[in-house]
Amino acid sequence: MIYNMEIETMPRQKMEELQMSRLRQTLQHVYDSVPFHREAFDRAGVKPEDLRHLEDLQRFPFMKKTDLRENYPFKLFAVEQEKLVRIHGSSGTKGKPTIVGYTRNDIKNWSNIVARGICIAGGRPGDIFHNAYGYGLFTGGLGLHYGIEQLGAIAVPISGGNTPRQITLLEDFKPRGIAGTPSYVLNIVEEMERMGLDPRETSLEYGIFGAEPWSEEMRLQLEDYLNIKAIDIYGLSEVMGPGVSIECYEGQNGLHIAEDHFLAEIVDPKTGEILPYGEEGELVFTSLTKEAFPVIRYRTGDIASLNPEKCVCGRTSLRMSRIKGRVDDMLIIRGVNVFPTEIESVLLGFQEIAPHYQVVVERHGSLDRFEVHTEVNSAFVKQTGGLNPEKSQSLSRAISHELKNALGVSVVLRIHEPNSIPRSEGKALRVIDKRQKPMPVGK
Ligand code: DLL
Repeated sequence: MIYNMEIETMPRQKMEELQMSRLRQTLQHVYDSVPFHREAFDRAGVKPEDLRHLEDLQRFPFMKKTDLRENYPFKLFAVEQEKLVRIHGSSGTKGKPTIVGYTRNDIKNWSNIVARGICIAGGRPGDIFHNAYGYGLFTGGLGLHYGIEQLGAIAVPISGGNTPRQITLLEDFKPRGIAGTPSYVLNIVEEMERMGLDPRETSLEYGIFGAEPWSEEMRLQLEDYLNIKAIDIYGLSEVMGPGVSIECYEGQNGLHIAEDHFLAEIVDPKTGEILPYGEEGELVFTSLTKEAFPVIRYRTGDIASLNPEKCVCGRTSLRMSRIKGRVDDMLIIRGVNVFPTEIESVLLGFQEIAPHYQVVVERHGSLDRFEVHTEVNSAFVKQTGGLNPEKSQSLSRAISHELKNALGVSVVLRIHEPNSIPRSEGKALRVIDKRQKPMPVGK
């Protein structure tokens, strides 16, 4: 059954019993089949049978992205090659991609999780679904695709790019649902406006957006531009791909974790200590059903908090907050921690500004210099004739003032002409770090 309300409304104790039995199997499975895990458990002085309660998981060692790189490509796989049916990966920005594998059963579970997720987001069988996530090694395209088919909806596997053709198909096929990165879907919206089409007039009713951090303000803009409900979907290839958690259509307030397949923890990114519900920290996931590429306490690098309260939609599953950003994308500006999403929230509060921005970090002598680049909204230019130098200065002052209030530190702001910031066809590049970094040794 796809829309399994029994699982989603399960009393906590029953869910924990289910998680416990699956976790035990997973720990045994990795201990028996992956030398990396066996050695890590041995080093930490723990054995699978030491897990008597869910809390005992804390005694087991973490896994990090570097462990995937060091075991590239297949050394963390827990099944023989004959059992694999698919390989995916994350291109990342540095060096080799991180590679993950799936058995037939893993793909079946993933498809069911995504199908259920699309239902939670307001989709239903029979929907035409425009899938603008990239198809390929990236999990977005194929991950959504199998879920759409499993739901009994109709997949339009358009992938990212070739925006005019996307618009033709949106007009002709009349889909109810769309998926893509928020930044790419904004790109589609812009192109429609350029073509003289009204994005509010499409057949779309809901959009499933994720794969990059985006703010509540960005949600409101996407909902307004397209006259849809914009739903946040989260996932990462190491843990599975899209669908690890998703918001519900009714609440849009935190992402429901597929807890029958993934166990979530929040830890202090510096000390690794477990943090209580409600506190912000690094998300850590343990897979409960994966065969080919199980992960044990995988440090995602993503910052969020967990909320155990029952949702307005009736589901009891643990919800995670929207991702504030990645630990690696956090900027430290004169000692203050800043995430690009916080900058986005401020910029989108100004109707004169388009929802496109980049933060450029450079080193001047021993000091880091941070510049926020954004651009004037072309619709605003059309309506008002644009900004004269005087208006431009006062706008710049107002935004800088708001940025300083929100971030607690001042940054250099540059407002450019419309269409100056590069557009993305997948994940947007928000931070350009021009500081020289020492090359890792031996890589
Ligand atoms: O981005 C999987 C995915 C595809 C998720 C389509 C949602 C939709 P990776 O390429 O491995 O996998 O990148 C994972 O992207 O650790 C987060 O930093 C970021 N990310 C994913 N979803 C969200 C989201 C896919 N909803 C990395 N909000 C993760 C913020 C997200 N960041």
